[in-house]
Amino acid sequence: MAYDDLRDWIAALDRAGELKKIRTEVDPILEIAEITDRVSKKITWGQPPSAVRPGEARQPGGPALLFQNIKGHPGAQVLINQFGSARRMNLGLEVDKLDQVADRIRQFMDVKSPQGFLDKVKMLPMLAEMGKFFPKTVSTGPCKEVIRRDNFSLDYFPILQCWPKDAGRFITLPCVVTRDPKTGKRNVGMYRMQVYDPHTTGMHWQRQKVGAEHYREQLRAAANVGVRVPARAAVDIMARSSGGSVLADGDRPTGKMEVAVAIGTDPAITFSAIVPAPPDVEEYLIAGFLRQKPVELVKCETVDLEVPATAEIILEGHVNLEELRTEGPFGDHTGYYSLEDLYPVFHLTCITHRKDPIYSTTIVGKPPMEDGWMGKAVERIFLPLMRLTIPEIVDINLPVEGVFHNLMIVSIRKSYPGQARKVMNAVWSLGQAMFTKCILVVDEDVNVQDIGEVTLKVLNHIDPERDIQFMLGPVDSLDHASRLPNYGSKMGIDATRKWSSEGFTRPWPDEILMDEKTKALVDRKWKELGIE
Ligand SMILES: Cc1cc2nc3c(=O)[nH]c(=O)nc-3n(C[C@H](O)[C@H](O)[C@H](O)COP(=O)(O)O)c2cc1C
Ligand SMILES: [Mn+2]
Repeated sequence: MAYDDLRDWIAALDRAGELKKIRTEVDPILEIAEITDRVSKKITWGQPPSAVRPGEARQPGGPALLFQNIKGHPGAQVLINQFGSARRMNLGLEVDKLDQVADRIRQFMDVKSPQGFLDKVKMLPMLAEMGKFFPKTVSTGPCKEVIRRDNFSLDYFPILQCWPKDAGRFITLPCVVTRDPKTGKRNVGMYRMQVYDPHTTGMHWQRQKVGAEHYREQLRAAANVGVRVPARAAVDIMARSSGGSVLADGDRPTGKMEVAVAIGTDPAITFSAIVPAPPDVEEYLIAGFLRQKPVELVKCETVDLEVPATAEIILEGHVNLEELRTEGPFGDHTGYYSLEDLYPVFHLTCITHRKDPIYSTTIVGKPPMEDGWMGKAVERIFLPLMRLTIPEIVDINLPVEGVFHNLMIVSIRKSYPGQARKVMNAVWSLGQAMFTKCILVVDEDVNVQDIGEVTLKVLNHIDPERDIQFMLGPVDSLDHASRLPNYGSKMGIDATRKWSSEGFTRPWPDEILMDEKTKALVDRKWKELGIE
């Protein structure tokens, strides 16, 4: 039973005892962030932070919070930390274990070509199920309850400032909808938006993301019809295409790119916007797959885009192709402020919203936080997809303190010399996994979910000079240590047992394990020993 909308989801959280309603007045500037930070880290109370890992169901996690008395915004409500525990992440995707989502993906990938009539008949339920994934456009929906074409302002919403040195207020959980001008396909990505004034925000799609590529496609098209674009933007184009020339700053093109933003959607849609799917797979389809019911879309008022019909708030507008503006700093999920940089600017042309809209948001900062649980869900769901191209992978772990792009631990079934290095290169070639700063490859007998075991075995097994591989390439925009923004080095550690065919001719010692007979003997006598 899919959630109809954010309100249906909030009601489900409430029924499950996962929601705390807060009537005390709170300030959207810093105060909500401080409260939420403490609640996110409630999972660490009484435990060292390193003992806490999203993905472990036994970790409870503090509740989702619905603030109902916001300073300066009478009547407004703010939802935060909706995904901030393993249980809520499962509840949001309507599963008991995230592996169930992975299993459903595997079923669809497992389809063999039908051998006869009976095989074809067996496929029918699956085909019928697939029909449910595709979004459908409806004539209107709750997001159109209030349409503000002239008298709109972002000041109307209780948008948070999260950290003291943030450049201002940021919309942190927006589903940003764009269209590929070439294929007409839509993309939904979660890219934060800094509020510059009541009608203008930043558009923080990092250059390797799909929204940024749609923007570059528009720039390319503009360049082809002789429109001039500034050098900085042109460099972005040049980075991805041959031909054309770098143009001088100060030339003003006329191009615009339409953008729509949905805030406060049902959990499947919100989650789909962060999923690192291949560029051509529309997130509305992913959301339909996750909720097993089509996403209903409505047309925007002022731009040619479709948005979820039941969203709480829709922002419509455009990005001017020539315009870049300083964005940030912003307290980010690395635990540090991401530095100022130039990004496109979003100009609003219309706001539509439900009556008494609920503003849905999140904060990021030092892990563990809400986004850690979302990241763990991505890790579990993507494992079967990674295995499609890297079949030797047994399991992966992206520890939350590794902030997704800094550390991936991979266990493999090793069958030939040099395979660990092949796996590193394969991971670095996979979509957003390209950013992984450090990849640790271990044999299949290592439980990658157990950091203690990983530390013991990895460090025992490596000869660092021999086993560490450096690689230059794209790095995450949030990396503050790389030699250049977005470009730097990455490291792979081959911590698998080395074979003689890899030039290792010394004997390899046995791991210490007690024999079964003695273990059984001690099991029997354990009580009698009176130790516990
Ligand atoms: C809370 C949250 C905030 C995020 N903010 C940004 C952001 O500001 N810029 C960005 O490029 N990616 C951001 N991401 C990551 C993207 O949403 C993610 O890479 C997604 O796959 C992008 O979609 P795309 O592949 O369609 O471009 C954020 C993720 C989360 C969970
Ligand atoms: Mn996408």
